[in-house]
Amino acid sequence: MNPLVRFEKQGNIAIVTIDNPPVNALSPGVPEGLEAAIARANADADVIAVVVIGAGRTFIAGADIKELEFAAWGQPAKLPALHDLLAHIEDSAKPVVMALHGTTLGGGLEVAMAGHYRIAAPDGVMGQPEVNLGIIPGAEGTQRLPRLVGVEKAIEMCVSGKPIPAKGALAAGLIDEIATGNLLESAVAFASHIAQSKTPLTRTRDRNDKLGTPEDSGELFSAGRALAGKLRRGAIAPLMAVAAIEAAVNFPFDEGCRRERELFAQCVASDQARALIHAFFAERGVAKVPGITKDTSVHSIAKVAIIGAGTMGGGIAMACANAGLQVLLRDSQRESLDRGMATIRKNYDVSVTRGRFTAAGVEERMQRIHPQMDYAGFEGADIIIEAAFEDMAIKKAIFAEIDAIASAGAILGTNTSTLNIDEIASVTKRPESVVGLHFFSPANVMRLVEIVRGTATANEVLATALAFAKKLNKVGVVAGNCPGFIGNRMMFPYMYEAQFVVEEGATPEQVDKALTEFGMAMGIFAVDDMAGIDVAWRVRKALGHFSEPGVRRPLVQDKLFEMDRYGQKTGRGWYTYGADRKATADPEVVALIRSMSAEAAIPQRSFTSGEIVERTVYQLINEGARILEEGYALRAADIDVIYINGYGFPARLGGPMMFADQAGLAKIAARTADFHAEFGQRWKPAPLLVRLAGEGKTFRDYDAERA
Ligand code: T1G
Repeated sequence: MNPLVRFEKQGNIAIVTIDNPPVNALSPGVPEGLEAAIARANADADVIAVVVIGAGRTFIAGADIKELEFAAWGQPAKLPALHDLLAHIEDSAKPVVMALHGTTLGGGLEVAMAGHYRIAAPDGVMGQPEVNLGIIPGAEGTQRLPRLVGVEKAIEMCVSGKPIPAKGALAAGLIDEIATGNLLESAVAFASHIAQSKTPLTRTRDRNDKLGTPEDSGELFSAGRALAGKLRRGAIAPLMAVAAIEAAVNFPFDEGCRRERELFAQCVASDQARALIHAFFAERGVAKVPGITKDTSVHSIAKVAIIGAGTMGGGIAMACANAGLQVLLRDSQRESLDRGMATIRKNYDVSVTRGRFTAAGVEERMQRIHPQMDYAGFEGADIIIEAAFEDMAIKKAIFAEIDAIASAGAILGTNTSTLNIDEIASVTKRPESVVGLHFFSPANVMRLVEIVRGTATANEVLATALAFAKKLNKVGVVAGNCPGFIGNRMMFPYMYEAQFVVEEGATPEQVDKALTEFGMAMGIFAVDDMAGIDVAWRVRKALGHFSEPGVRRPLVQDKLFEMDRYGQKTGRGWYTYGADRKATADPEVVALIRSMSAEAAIPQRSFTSGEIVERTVYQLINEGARILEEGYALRAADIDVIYINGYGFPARLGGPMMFADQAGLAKIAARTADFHAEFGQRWKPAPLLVRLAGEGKTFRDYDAERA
């Protein structure tokens, strides 16, 4: 008996249960077990129909991504060859009803589509998320899906990778029924009815009525390619998915499947698949933290108190309210509090117009946020998050106050983006309860929270902070307590280098264009304008950047600060901004850069995009290597998760460290050494980078050796 797939009978219906926790992935043994079960049902004269269902939390969530990872890295992999299994299911003389709950994804949906019927639990979702991994459906999904839902919907699902809910699946024709009560009972009743009414069985592969002709579908394919460019700029897989669906329309089923297999093989062998599969496991690996085990106690969090109703405090309040938590939002200034609440209301109203929340849902959320000017009720908070000005004296004063009020078990978090957690904690009598919770703006949207572990931070506090991030539907990554932690510490040299490049002859617009073409969500000058040139100025002072004699100091940023060009908030920074907040290049800024560079006698030259990327992104990598070696990041993969989720680094490149691995550490180390020779100290190659490059290894190897 195959332990992964059970065969039972309920009357004359065979129940085939896939039981491969946690998500019933199609690991070796599952396809074999399914095929055997279908054969057994067909051989059993008592059986009139088959129901296939998943045990535990879900139907099948797809192929085993571990095996895909082996394949992507060219190692021996046991990828399921599903063609025969799916044909076998479709050819079954007895009706096969797929009973779907949880997440029916990827290969799971492909198996489901080979059944004669599909019935789903009301809260089930189904999709082809393969593009998230840099691949396309590889088990005939691009051929069966358009036959069930039509070409347009199939393209939308395969290009976006977004699952659809049961209701949408029913409307689209992907499923036949939504279960009203117990899913298994409904499926058994459905299967009995089909078998007894002797309804003729149709194989999905033969259902050509929704496919249309190549002539009518031409526009849909162009629209699909445009959608791919819009949703996933620079990604190969979505375009391949469109091509595979095109083959479904242009060729007979078997030929379409052959084409899909070819395109799938190309995707699996791509740098993008390696990068995205890395990102998938990296995100799930961040929770593995020394000192935290399954037995570490995690405090439950229901009530959050936040200090500071500015951009960060307001965004954090929204993130908490969205997760169903009660929020006390304090600001000592009436005006700031009112403005903060008005901003929250405005942001929620926009979500309603965009269809993200209903008006009633927004009211519920607003009800959860209680604005106040005092500390009333703070003693009942499970976690208190300080989101005040980035100023050590202010933060210390606040921590001394909350230390006096907070309950014994409360967690004291600070949203500092750069400052020393130990110093903040030192003013309390409970440094073990203090932890950094560095959210990213807008905090209700951005997924990253850097969780900064101070010297004294207790393991339970860290574990609770990780659980809290998860509750907010965010990814929490643990960072050590160094100035700027992981993300910002890397960003400074990257940002300053971009400014040096501009002083040497490029323009902010040209640098930003090179970076966005590389794949960054925003260029660094646009980021500086968004975060605030005044904020960057304050951080520079606080961290004592450029205080060492002899280091090159960017010329223009202080000048912009003096000119009150703070960025988006003042409508002028490196760029100018109209009412639509769109950045426009400002000739005045370019002239300022040229004149300051001339005054400093900086030789002028032209730059290619490639050089701009090397000068800037290699600074990220070099600093990342230092942080890793110094132990402030637990893994290179953690750095990648931070950059993808908090800094707009393209997931298809896998994060800066994975990008470096794939570009070749020898190349990066050599270029860094060239820059060191040319520009001096700030380009000193990180010892770890030099060592790994010399040994022909990667950051990924480094992580694996230390796992
Ligand atoms: N394979 C292997 N492991 C998987 C897995 C999978 N498909 N899905 C999840 N896991 C592990 C995950 O690493 C974690 O492990 C644990 O399960 C819980 O996951 C042929 C080629 C299903 C919605 O892309 O979207 O089919 O860290 O923490 O938030 O055409 O996981 O505990 O050790 O994410 O409840 C297509 C990916 C594959 C689905 C559950 N399928 N998974 O979310 O828990 S390609 C996917 C998810 C394919 C075919 C092609 C989510 C989830 P650990 P979790 P969750």
